[in-house]
Amino acid sequence: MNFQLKGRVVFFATNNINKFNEARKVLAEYNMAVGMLGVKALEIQSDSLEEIAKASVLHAFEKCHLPIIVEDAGLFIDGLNGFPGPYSAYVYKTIGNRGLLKLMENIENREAKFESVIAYYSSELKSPICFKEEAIGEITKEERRRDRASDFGFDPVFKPANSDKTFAEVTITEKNKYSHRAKALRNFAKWYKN
Ligand code: ITT
Repeated sequence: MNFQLKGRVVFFATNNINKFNEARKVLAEYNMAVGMLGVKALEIQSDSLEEIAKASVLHAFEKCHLPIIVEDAGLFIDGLNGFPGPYSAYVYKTIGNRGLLKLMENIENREAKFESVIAYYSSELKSPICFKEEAIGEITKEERRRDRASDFGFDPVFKPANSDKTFAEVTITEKNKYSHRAKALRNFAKWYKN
């Protein structure tokens, strides 16, 4: 990579435009530009978000040989023993928010957290480096959103602690103040710029 661009440009291998839009805004705070790479990153079966993210980033790097990040994220619900966790994408696609609320109908403990692992890899590194963060909150009793157009995953049923609004009721800028993804990306950006 061109020396002048080092530490300022990175590529994000994801097929999720919502994740990319959030990342673009966070990295702009650090004067960093990010390009979206729609390469299908391999997702291995594992209970560990780190293991999944590390395998994905190496797989994506093999396809493009660029400085690259991937993210593996999941929603962990206490009352469901951490489910759906690493299976969040599958659960969202199959039962969605309505199915999740149904599963939780008789569950009192609604505490939950989102976790995000950002894995970075480029040719200078021996192995991928990970940045992990979480956002603690609870699962609401019903879906709450500003508008359907900007809906992202479990956002309409997740209310972070110390807020009375779900992630789907606030703007990206507001969500980025305390989301799992934004915090992990800030840790990555501080490290990358140095
Ligand atoms: P990639 O192409 O980046 O893998 P993905 O959508 O498959 O995109 P993940 O496996 O990391 O992403 O995420 C699992 C699912 O968890 C995701 O599809 C959403 O349904 C949900 N999710 C993750 N982060 C979320 C967030 O900030 N808000 C709402 N839902 C989220």
